[in-house]
Amino acid sequence: MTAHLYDLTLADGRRLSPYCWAAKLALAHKGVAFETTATRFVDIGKVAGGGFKTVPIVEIDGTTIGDSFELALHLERTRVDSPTLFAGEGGVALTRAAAAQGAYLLGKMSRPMALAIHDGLDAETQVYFRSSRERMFKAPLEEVSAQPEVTIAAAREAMTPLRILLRSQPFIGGDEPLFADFLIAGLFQWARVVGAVDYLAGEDRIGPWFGRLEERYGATLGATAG
Ligand SMILES: N[C@@H](CCC(=O)N[C@@H](CS)C(=O)NCC(=O)O)C(=O)O
Repeated sequence: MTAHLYDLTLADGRRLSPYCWAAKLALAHKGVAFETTATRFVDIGKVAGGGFKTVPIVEIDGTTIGDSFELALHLERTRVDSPTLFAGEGGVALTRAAAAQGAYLLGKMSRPMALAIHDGLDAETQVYFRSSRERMFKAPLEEVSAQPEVTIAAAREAMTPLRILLRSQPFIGGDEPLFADFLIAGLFQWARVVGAVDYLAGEDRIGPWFGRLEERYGATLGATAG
């Protein structure tokens, strides 16, 4: 059965959401076929019967799931014979720690990208994005994305724990990738799709880690326009 994912899009069809990328990698890891519908920020509330505030929204197994972590838990529960996403109960708890680290990193990585994301949206979505993000950042987008050398350095500094971890193991999950890898990889894929900052440049641990994920999930990561 093919799952269906509402996938956040830029005006030209490129799919940007880090959490949608994490969800798509989790589906691929479990061997679940999926199709996507390009969804603008301003349309999220109208799709899948309405009532959702964020993407990914995934229709699967006769139900609708509006959260990437919940989707991963569902896949783990229902696809027991496929590769694991969590490696057990302790792994679920530790993945929450990775998600928190990812949320922190997302905040740092987003600053130098904010204006480029805005510029990639259609006019109607730009109005929504500007007002919601300026409320979030408490500053105009032009100010948020000013001084990229300073904000990029701050984002790179926030990657330090990941760099240290990847000195001693090939994946965040250990010898094999787990959902924690997909949550963090989603951030680097988001940055790659937007294209404003090359966060993988010069990263001699993070770059090869992302490369190992590309070797396994190249078809998924390559579908940048769905
Ligand atoms: N915890 C949620 C977070 C999802 C999320 O924040 N999605 C963002 C896109 S990356 C979104 O839909 N934002 C809608 C908006 O800002 O209006 C998950 O993991 O699915």
